[in-house]
Amino acid sequence: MADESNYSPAEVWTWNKANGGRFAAINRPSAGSTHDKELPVGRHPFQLYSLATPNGVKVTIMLEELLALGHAGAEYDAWLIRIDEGDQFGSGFVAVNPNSKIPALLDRSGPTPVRIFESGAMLLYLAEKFGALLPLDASRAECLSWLFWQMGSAPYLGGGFGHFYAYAPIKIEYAIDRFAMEVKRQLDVLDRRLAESAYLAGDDYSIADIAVWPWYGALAKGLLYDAGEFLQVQDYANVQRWTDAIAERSAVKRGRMVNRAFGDPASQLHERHDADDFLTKTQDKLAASD
Ligand SMILES: N[C@@H](CCC(=O)N[C@@H](CS)C(=O)NCC(=O)O)C(=O)O
Repeated sequence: MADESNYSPAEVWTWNKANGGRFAAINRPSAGSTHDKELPVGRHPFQLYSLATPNGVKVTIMLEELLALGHAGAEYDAWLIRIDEGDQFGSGFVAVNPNSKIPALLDRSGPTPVRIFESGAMLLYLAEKFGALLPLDASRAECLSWLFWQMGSAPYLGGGFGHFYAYAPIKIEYAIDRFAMEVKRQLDVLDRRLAESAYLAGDDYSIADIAVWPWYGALAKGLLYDAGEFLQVQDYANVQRWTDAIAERSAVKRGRMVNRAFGDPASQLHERHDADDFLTKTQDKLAASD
């Protein structure tokens, strides 16, 4: 392995703002808001402030699945948060999520609004509130185990592998090797589980699949970090089968479009306030009506 650096850490770390990397402009070593900005509020019980990254898509898929199951109380307004422009540091957003990351959710169905941050907490909150997509039998523990597996594992995929393979200003062999090995191990964990059962919790689709699919399904299709060939994702046959089955669900197709501000204009629904918006307010339709 090449000797990539003569760097040795100083006694005390100092912030080098210009250290490069894809997200250097928004990363900082402190929390809290940077500016005053209230969040908009729509007419539905749930207010979602998000962007269609894998963490954001988990929640829009969940809300669309609940609506498809007939839970009208899951109606929601989805507002676009542009993290590359620093919207997550506005005072209103920080009041909903002190961690300044999308997604952030407000349940306004009761007398006092309830804030929920962390996408895994949102899936669990919504599943419990509506009694859906979280099994009540013995497979409940399996479902929760895979849900928490995702929350613990994906940072190695995104913050570890993805960062050093795709976003870091220099390619560091040690870092890419370490995280590529871990991500392949994770794909193997999933593949072995999905050799045993149709879905992660067992026979039925659940919040465990909704948490894992946006990350590992996208990875399996080569859509994350352009790393399909590097990681030889086609070798994980059970992950491929599961990924394709979930992609066919109509709630998943809708959920992927919400708060999407990149890709094909026909796939981008920047804000969602009504079920009809999928037909009339995608970016291609809005451009045609200008
Ligand atoms: N564990 C959190 C992770 C959320 C997260 O990392 N969100 C990213 C986008 S996927 C974000 O908002 N980044 C903006 C920032 O770090 O300033 C969750 O699952 O909700």
